[in-house]
Amino acid sequence: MQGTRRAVLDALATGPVSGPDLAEELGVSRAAVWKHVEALREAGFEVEPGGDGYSLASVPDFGGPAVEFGLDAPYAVKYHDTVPSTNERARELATEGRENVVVLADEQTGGKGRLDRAWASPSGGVWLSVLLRPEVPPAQTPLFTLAAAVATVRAAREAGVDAVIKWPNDVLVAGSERKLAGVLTEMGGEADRVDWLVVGVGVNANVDRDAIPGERATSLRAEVGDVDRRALTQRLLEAFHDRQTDPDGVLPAWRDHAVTLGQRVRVETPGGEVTGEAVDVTFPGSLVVETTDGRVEVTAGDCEHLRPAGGSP
Ligand code: BT5
Repeated sequence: MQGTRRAVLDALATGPVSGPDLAEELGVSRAAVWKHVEALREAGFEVEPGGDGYSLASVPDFGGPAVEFGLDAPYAVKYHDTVPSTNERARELATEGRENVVVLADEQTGGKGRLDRAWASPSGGVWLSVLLRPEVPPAQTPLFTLAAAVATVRAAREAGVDAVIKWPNDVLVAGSERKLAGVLTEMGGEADRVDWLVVGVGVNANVDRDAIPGERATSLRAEVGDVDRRALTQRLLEAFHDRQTDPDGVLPAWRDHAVTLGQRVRVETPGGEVTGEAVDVTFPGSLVVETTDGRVEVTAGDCEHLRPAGGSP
């Protein structure tokens, strides 16, 4: 946001303030102040007149100006109305040497899931990617996926949905297999060192159920009605940042929110299918499955919940 416009907005936020006072304070003409107020209104900010002058009555829910003004994120923010994929955009920023940036979009036209699957990302969702350069070996990056899932659950719960995590990257509505959000982590680097890490989170926020594919997909709108995406994004980023700076806290937090532990699962791994009871998750994010041939640690794969361990077939 341009400097004077930002100053006008800040003054209105702490207002009321009169047009002439504001013009004098900022060293611009009254006409210029008025132009900025009009532009802010067009961007969705409600500016109300009163006896003592103008004040800010409300901030738009989402969008570039709202995010820039109202999102107090622990990362630099790059907002796009529409973008092919926030993960791709974050990767481009990585090649430009950036870090600690979050790319946000209202809509993605080429959203990606894992294993080259597509992720439907209509306007109204929360599609974001955090670009980091953590000093960890590549084998530890699954911890960031788990941290993002924990953060998403926290944010979804504050928005009123009883959310849980299904290993490794799905956020579901408790007591159902309905998927609310997913995480896609990508990285670049060498065998012993991560150069960049992009943690992408997609939350079906204010989107219609029929705009997202699959019988199991759901959205916050479908579960609890529309939410304040700015607040949700802020909460998610804060919770992720907390976990990112406290790696030892990730696994305990994940266990607290996980629905996979204690379930009979079938995991499709690159090395074949593993079936048994999911008994734990261990550093840096492997699922421990008790099979008839003993314990197996699975580092990656698609997990299906069969039925609760010990439950009737
Ligand atoms: C995921 O993949 O769950 C990871 C999704 C990550 C998306 C974010 S959005 C911001 C960032 N930028 C990107 O380009 N991506 C990340 P996976 O577990 O593979 O699930 C994909 C499968 O879920 C698809 O094959 C569909 O069956 C289904 N699906 C597609 N879109 C969906 C949606 N919006 N909600 C629920 N399920 C969906």
